[in-house]
Amino acid sequence: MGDLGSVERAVSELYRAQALRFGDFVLKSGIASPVYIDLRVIVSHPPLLNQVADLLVQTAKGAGIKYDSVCGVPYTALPLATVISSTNQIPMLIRRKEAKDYGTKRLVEGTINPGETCLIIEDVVTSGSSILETVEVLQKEGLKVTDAIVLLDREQGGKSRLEEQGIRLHSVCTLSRMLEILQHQQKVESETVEKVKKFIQQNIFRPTEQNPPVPIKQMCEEMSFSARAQLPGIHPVAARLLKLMEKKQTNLCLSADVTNSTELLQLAATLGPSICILKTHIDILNDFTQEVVQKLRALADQHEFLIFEDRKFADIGNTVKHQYKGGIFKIASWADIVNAHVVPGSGVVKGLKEVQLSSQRGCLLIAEMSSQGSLATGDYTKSAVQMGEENSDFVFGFISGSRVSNKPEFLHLTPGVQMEATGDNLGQKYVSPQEVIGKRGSDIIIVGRGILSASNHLEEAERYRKAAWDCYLSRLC
Ligand code: 5BU
Repeated sequence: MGDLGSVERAVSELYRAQALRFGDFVLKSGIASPVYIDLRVIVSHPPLLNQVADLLVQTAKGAGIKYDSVCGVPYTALPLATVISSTNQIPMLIRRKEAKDYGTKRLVEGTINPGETCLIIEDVVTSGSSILETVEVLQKEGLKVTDAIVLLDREQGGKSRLEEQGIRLHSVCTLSRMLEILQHQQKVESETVEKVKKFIQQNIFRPTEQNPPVPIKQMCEEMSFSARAQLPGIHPVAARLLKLMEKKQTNLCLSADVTNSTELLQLAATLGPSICILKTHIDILNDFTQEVVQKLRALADQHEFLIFEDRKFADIGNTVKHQYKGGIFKIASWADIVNAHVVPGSGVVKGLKEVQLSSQRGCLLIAEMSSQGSLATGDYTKSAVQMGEENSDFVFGFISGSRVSNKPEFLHLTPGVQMEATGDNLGQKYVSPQEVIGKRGSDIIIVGRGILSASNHLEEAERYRKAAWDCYLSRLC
C-alpha cells in the first residue's frame, strides 16, 4: 500500500472530485447502494490523475515487482496507464475491448515481446473479472502476467479470486481504509461508514459453476429486460418485446429461412413457445399468399412472439415507403419489426416511418453484419447507432455483433450464431450464444441453420434458448 500521507491526500482529492460519493444511490440494476464510486472523473483533474498514477507506481515498487510494460484495464485505467508509461518511460500496451469486425482485428495494440512481463493497472476491483479478461488476452499473446496494481480494492472478493488464478493484487487503498481516512478527515459520519461496511459484506461476489463469473462492474450497470421495458420513452415495440422475453424466459429469435409455407407455419406452431421473435425472409417463399402471413400472425398472437421481416431496406425514402407498404407482400400490414441498412442516409428511416401504421411497428438498423469482410464497421457502425438514436420514435434497436449503443432502451440482436460450426462456405461467420450474450453484451441471438438443420427442431431450439437465457441471467446483479 502507498505511504499514509500521500494516500490520505489522494483520498481527500478523490472525494472533492466526487469520484467517491456517499448517500442513497440506486444503481441502474435497481440495487440500493450507500456508496457510488466513479473514477472516470479523474481525467478532468490532471493533478489528481498524476497523483493516482504515482501512487500506483509506488505501490508496485513497494511490492518489489519487476515488469517490462504496463497495460490498463479498459477504459477507466487507460489514462492512468498512459501517465505511468509516459512519466516513467515504460512501454505500454492497449487492450482493445470492443470485438469489432467479429474478432478479426488485433486485440492488443503496441509492440508485444513474448516472454516479457506486463503489469496490469486498474482503477477499482470488485470481482476481479475485468482484470482476468485482460490477463487472459495478454497471456494468449505470450506475455507473462503475475501482478495487478489497483487504486481501490472494494474488498468484495476480487483479491482472492485473482489469487486463485495466479494473479497477485496490490492495492493503493481498500474501501474500508478509504472510509477510515474520510471519517478521520470528518468528511463522512460513522453512521455512513457502518452502512457502507455492511453493504460491502453483504455484496461479496462468489461465482459458482452455474453462475459463471461476469464482471461485477458490468453486472451492476446491467438492467433486467423487465426493468428496461419500464424505461420512460421506450418504444412500444421494444417494451412489448422485453416484457414477453421476461415472461417466456427467452431471448432467442428463430430465423425461419424455409421456402415452403407449410414448413414455415409448422415451425411457428412448434417453436412459438420457445422464441421471442420469428424472423422471416418472406420473398424466399415459393408459395406466398396473404393467407400465409395471416396464419403466421395468428400463431404469433397465440404464442406471443413478434414477427420480424428481415427485408433490409436500402433505398431512398420514397422507394422504401412503397416496398414496406405495398407490392404483393404488404409487409407493414403483418410484420411487427423490419430492418434497414443505413447506407442511403436517414431518408430510409424517414420513408419507412411515413408508412408506420401504428406505434406497434418498429425498425432495427443494421450496424454490423456477421459475414466475412463486411464493410459495416468503425465509423459506419457509429453512424448507424447515431441514426438509430436520433430516430427513436421508430428505431428501437440494432443488428450488430455486440452492444453498440449504451442506451438501455435500445435492443441488440445478433445473427451468425451457432454452437458447433464456425462458418459456412459463403462467408457466414458463427459465434456461440455465450460469446454473444455473455461477453459481447447483445440481447437476442438470431439462429437459423443451427436449429433448422437439427433432426429435432424443438429440442435444439430449447438448447439455444436455455444457453442464451442463462447468459443473460448471469449478467444481472
Ligand atoms: P443462419 O442459418 O443462422 O446462418 O441464418 C442467419 C440469418 O440471419 C439469415 O436469415 C441471414 O439472412 C440473417 N443475417 C445474417 O446472417 N447476418 C447479418 O449480418 C444479417 C442478417 Br443483417
